[in-house]
Amino acid sequence: MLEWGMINTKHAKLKAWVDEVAGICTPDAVVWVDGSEAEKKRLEKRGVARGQLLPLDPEKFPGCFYSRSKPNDVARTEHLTYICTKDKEAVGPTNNWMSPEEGYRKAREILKGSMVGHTLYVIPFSMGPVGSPFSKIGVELTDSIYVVLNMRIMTRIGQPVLDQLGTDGEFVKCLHSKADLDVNKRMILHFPEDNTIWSVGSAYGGNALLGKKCLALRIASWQARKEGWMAEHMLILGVEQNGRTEYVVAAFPSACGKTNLAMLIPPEGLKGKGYKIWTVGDDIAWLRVGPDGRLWACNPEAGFFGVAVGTNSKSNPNAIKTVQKNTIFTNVLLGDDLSVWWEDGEGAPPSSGTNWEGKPWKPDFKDKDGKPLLGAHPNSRFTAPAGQCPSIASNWEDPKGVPISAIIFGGRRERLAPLVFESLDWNHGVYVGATVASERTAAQTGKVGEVRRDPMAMLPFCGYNMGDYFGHWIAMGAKIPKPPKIFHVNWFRKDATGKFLWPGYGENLRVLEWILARARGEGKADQTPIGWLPAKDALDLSGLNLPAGALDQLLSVKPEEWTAELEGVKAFFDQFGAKLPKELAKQFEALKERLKTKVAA
Ligand code: OXD
Ligand code: MN
Repeated sequence: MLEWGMINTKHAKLKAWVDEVAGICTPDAVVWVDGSEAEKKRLEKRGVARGQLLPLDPEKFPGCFYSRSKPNDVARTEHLTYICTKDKEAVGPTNNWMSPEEGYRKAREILKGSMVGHTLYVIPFSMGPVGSPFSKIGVELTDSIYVVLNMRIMTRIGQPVLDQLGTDGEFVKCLHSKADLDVNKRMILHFPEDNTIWSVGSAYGGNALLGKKCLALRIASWQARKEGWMAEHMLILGVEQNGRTEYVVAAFPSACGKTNLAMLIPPEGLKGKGYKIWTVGDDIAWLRVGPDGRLWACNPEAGFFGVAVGTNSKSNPNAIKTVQKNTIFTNVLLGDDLSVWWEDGEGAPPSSGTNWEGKPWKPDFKDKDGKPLLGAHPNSRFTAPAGQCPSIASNWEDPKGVPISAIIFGGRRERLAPLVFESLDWNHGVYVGATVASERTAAQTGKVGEVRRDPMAMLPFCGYNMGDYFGHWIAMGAKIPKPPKIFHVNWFRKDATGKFLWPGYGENLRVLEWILARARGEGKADQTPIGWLPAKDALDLSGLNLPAGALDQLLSVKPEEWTAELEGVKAFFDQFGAKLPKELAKQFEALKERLKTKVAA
């Protein structure tokens, strides 16, 4: 059956598993992916021949390809995502549960014969630099060339991974089949007790690139709790000034600007201070306690799977430079001149093209409601190698990771949350993370704009009971001799007329500057019931020209609004019953008391 690619492994269990899956899915051929350049070329050629990929203008976009998905397969489908464990309580109230027997049985029905006429690719991959103490190995079996080429960018793949795996190393068994891309037969199943992921019926990145959300967050979070580390939905960035680089991690819900923040360019107004920002990761951080007693972070990914719409030279100049070559664009507008474009993007649109749905498109075309016909889907994506980013940190692949000075949580809130605040201590910081709420974006199906609670931005990604997850955070605090401080930011606060109060993007460095000063034990702050806020003159706003009163609004804490928010928090916490750590219940009561005093005063 072997077509091309060498099985250079003596891992008997791996080979047996590949045979077993081939027996279920009955592909025409099995190809072991070695990660070579020659293989990449062969795959691209195949993808093009089958109409799954289109090469872009080789002069303007060397090595870039266009891909379009089915219109019903453009975002993660949380309602079709399950954690399959023996005990239902293990997944908690915020995950969908299925028994492993039912999960395997239902998916097997769909998988049976699903690869007839197709090739099954075997992708050995490492999340994290091959051989790093942070890293975990997976093997993804897939019938999608798009998945192989994306995994090639997003992870380290091929022979070096098989070598690292040896004859009996542990790996996560990841099985993906597009099947017939029928939404009614779509299931993203995680079996943490078996170190296994089965995904059927979708080719969308978050559902199909199994190293990303499925392994590096859902399965890894389960492993991390067992093994005493943390797998988080966080960017990692370094701030360099005067020869010193300090690192922060930040968790925001999907499509809230993690990629933009990770690649920030210092603003004009702070130019004189000589800052440089270094990108280590834009989506996922694995964190471990280092020998020096600090928390260290590693980016398990090797590429960026970023939201295209809204990415431009103002919002993220580094991303624009990153995607000029060797990038796969999904569901953006394809110009007739083999260019790509998206709304709120870069430069003028092409005079004509084909939109993400495959419809003919011109800049003045309207949809059936008379609105401009979208060129790109709001969750259209680019997949680009991290090493191409101009701000990539020279140590981004350091096997020991980078030391973390601050943890930042954030959400998209028009009201309530101030621009930034610092928690009172670790446990209060865990409470702050556990109560993050945000307005829904296009990265998940559902009603855009609706506020939902998204603790630590992990609601869709925590592979076990979130009550236990909060407990794990509390327990980790006790295990980190020199813990980072924990902060909360909100770039999205609006004034009474609905205008954003904070300019965001590069200007966010002004907030990072204060955060890092506080982490060092410097920086002026005022205590409020919700935590420490920058003192009036503590943020460097030189050259910013904020409208009069904007800073006051950005830093205002209204106890009555926070008291009202407690109701939602209580309802959210109540779902976890006895699983809610008593430390969080205590934090809730303490905040309620602090707010009461303030309201009374
Ligand atoms: C992502 C997401 O794609 O969070 O990173 O949805
Ligand atoms: Mn994400």
